[in-house]
Amino acid sequence: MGKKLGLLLSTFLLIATSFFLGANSAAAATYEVKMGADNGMLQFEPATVTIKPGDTIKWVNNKMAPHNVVFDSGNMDDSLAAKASHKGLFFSPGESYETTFPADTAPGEYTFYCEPHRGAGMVGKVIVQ
Ligand SMILES: [Cu+2]
Repeated sequence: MGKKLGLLLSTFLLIATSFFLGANSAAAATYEVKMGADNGMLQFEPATVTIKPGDTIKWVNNKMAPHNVVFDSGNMDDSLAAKASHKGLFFSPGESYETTFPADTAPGEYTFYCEPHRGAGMVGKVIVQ
């Protein structure tokens, strides 16, 4: 009897957990930004990403490495800018990192750039709604 109850309980927990995870991933989205355009241009692709607080951006090294991602702390909370930036250079295609913008991120436009290619116009913008 106790065993059956345990099984029932663990089944319920499994269902509850998968429901929670499903609901969670539906609410927060992940957006991918390529470092280096497919056509070989020194650009982020897309260069502008519109997100909501809680969403994640995944930067993926693509072409014309090395690249990195640096957020200006100008109009951005310093700790968020530091957390969102990846100053280390990516060399190999496919290398990536993710930044989740916390639920309390202030709406606004946050600019970022690639240090080696900023002068070439490798800049981007995250619009938090
Ligand atoms: Cu670059």
